[in-house]
Amino acid sequence: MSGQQIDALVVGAGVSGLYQTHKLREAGFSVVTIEAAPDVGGTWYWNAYPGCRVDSPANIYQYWFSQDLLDEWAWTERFPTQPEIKRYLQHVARRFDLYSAIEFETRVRSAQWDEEAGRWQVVTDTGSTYAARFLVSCVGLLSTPKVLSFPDEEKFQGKVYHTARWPQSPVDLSGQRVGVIGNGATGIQVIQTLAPDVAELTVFQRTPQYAVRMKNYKVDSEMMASWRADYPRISKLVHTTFGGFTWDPAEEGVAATLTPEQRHEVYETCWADGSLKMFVGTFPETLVDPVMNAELTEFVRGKIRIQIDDSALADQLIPSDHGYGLKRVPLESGYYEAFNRPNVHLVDVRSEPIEAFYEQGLRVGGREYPLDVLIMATGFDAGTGTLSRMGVTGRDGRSLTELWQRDIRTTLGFQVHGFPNLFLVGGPLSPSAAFCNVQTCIQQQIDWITDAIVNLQQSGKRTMEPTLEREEAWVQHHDEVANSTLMVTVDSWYTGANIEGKPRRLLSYIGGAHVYRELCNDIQKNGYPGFQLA
Ligand code: NA7
Repeated sequence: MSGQQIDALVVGAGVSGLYQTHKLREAGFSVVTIEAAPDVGGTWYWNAYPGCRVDSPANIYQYWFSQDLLDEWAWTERFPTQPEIKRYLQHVARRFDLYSAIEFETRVRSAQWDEEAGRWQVVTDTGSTYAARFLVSCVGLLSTPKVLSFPDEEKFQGKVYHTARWPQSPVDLSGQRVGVIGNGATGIQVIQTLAPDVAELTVFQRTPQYAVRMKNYKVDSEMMASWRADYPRISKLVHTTFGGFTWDPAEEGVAATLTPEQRHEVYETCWADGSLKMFVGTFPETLVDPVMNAELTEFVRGKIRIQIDDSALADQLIPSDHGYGLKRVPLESGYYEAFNRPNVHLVDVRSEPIEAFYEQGLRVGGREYPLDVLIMATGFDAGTGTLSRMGVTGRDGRSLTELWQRDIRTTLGFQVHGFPNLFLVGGPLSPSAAFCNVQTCIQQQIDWITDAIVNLQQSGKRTMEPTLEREEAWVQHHDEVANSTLMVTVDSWYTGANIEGKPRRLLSYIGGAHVYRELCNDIQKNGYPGFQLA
């Protein structure tokens, strides 16, 4: 079998796929990018649900490779909506002529390493085939939706939507009886947005969430001018911080030198910022020390409680089974207050799980909840979900799906032993997505991958692959850092616990994006020790 001979096949035309395509083309490689959607955007294409917006500020949720790009672009809000980010990505794709590289509405069916040819043989569902020297996965950490199924779904006369497969044309829900399952970052945005518009909103909650009040504002031309002027400084700064933002938490040990009142002042300042600074910007000890975590948790509980009129309802909406910050903290804009409305109802599906659909709605604990529309905001098979479904077969016929079913492992998130010339952007065990501003971390990874490919080309070698020992060392280091945190004690997509049967491991590296970057730079400077170049 052999397909069109190309240098690189990139999978995905979202935030990372676009930049990876641009970088490889700029380096002189022939590139084909395969994208399942009919347009660019990835996450920002599919998640067209009501209320979807980013929770990193726009002045850092952007590309860092072109000042011109920002000079030509104007953000309208500190935390822009999904349509605005999609427009930005479309603009990037036009501006750098990336559309010409992309095969839309196409999915990779299989990718097989051909040892003799030293190429990936890739087959898509449209029948196109490629023989690519390099296979670069830009499929996104959160791209395969977790869809629930309940008995008798076929009987339900209403509509069912998953937020990550929301129709591209607007869905009019005004006057409807809407149910929402899921109150993670996505569900929170849906619930707060729909509450004032729909007739009845029933929220089926399994686990309550801590969320931080988002401080959003309009960005005027003056602010945009200052962001443009600050671009050179910020583009460097984000690569030096723990989370790829413009700020860092206090240094380790500082918390212990402060009084509780002084620490509260820090919490108040971070809370007032209305951003993820309240997540990873206070003290590092809050994520590792149960006492410090309990202090911060109490602070946040107090902030939430005052937003909810009914104290019994507040008890249901405020988590009591896990500490603050141990799952991804969503930002909210009126989420808790939505439950003060008479048309919003909370149903506890922890004590009595959802049983089945019936013609007019959902049945829970023997009670019927009539619905016109059910929205699943039930998350993703994160990190490994999409690549595991792509039929990737490496050296000696080894299956990536089977490997990751046993044990989720990579070398710095970039590569997997046994899969030469397969590169992952935002792959498992790298900081991206969970513990880093995605834009910062994926660009750092793409720069590293592109340099590695150029290096291979220049040195006259054909393949690059991590050794088993190097991979083992990375996994061990990753686990050591992960297991020192309280995050591994909590069930969430961070640990893979949201997907039945998935091996448990913290999916993203939590040693710091700046630390990771230094490690990557050292590997590059020292000629890729631990990687076999053949
Ligand atoms: P999340 O954060 O994984 O949230 C999924 C939600 O769906 C969460 O509230 C789950 O409750 C709920 N869920 C999942 N399965 C069930 C079942 N079987 N019954 C009831 N409720 C269920 O996904 P999001 O899309 O909100 O966010 C993912 C990331 O995207 C986010 O962290 C940002 O980085 C962007 P549970 O907590 O499991 O009890």
